[in-house]
Amino acid sequence: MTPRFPTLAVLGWHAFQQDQITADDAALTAARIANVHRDRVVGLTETGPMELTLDPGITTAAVAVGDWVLCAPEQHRLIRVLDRQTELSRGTEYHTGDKQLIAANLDTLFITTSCNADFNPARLERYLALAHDAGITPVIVLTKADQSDDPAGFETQALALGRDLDVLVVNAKGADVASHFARYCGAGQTVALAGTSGVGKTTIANALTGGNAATRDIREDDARGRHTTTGRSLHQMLAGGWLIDTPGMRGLGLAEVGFGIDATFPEISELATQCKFRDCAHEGEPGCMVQKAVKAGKVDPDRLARFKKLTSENTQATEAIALARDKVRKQGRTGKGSKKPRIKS
Ligand SMILES: Nc1nc2c(ncn2[C@@H]2O[C@H](COP(=O)(O)OP(=O)(O)OP(=O)(O)O)[C@@H](O)[C@H]2O)c(=O)[nH]1
Ligand SMILES: [Mg+2]
Repeated sequence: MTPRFPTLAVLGWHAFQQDQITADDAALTAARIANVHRDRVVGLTETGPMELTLDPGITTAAVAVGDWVLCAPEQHRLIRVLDRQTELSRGTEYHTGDKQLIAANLDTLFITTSCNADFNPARLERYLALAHDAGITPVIVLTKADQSDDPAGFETQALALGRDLDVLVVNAKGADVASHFARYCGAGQTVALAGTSGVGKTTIANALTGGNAATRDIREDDARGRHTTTGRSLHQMLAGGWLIDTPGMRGLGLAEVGFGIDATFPEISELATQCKFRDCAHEGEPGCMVQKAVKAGKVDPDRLARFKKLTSENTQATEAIALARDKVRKQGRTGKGSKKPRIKS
């Protein structure tokens, strides 16, 4: 019996992708990237999964799980990465101007942490800034509610990290866990789970997909995970949409996400536009509306401190990236240095 594979529509192909196809692409096949390896990628096509190789010199770092690509089916070769509707990436090597792609074409990012020592507002705000900047809906997921004396306290703290923020408090091992996530997971939707190791990302992924990917208990002494999941991968959910599980992330550098930082701290960024000085550092300058609100108890001083820290890190990293890109451009013009080939996207 021939197995049935999902159609492009079921794989999440929208008008956004269709609009990028021209008559010249007639001989090519569309595929959604499910895995990215060092030297090849796996794409899901209407006739099943296909291993795809890239042209020599082209790096798979330019392809993300969730991407839509066009490939030459006979040669199993990736030809073109289509423009992304959304792109989640993090700053890593600022001196080269490179960013690491995390996932592509996401609608929702489940920023996952637990009702225990893993809960860290500053880290959650980093994820929120990335998601907001990318135009991806962030949802904070608090797992291990069943092991906490005060899940409601964690929920209150999470809700304070944004306006109209969705927060789910769950026992990821509970029988009803999928029902908490249902409204984000229907046909045509793509979601990803991100967070540190051991918070329960794969446990949730298994509940949503019906899969049985490996999960492992955390270390008892410090509640840290053991980095069980080692690669990103795309899976179909029982509710019809697609899910990307990711390995636990340690650092999350921010660069070029000024918009996302402002969106993460709306109560501060909105007031900042009313300060007397355009470059107000909110340190005590005359006419600072932000400090005024802190004094009136309307803005949390801890949030302000974290906003300043992220803004300063982002500004420095953004400048470093701009310099690095400029250098690469100039080297390219004079033919000096090694040019890193990139897939056209
Ligand atoms: N009691 C309880 N245990 C949970 C919950 N969520 C996850 N766990 C357990 O926590 C451990 C880690 O879960 P994983 O799903 O492997 O965590 P992960 O986030 O995928 O970790 P990495 O793959 O290392 O990034 C496992 O032993 C799970 O059974 C929860 O809500 N309640
Ligand atoms: Mg995992």
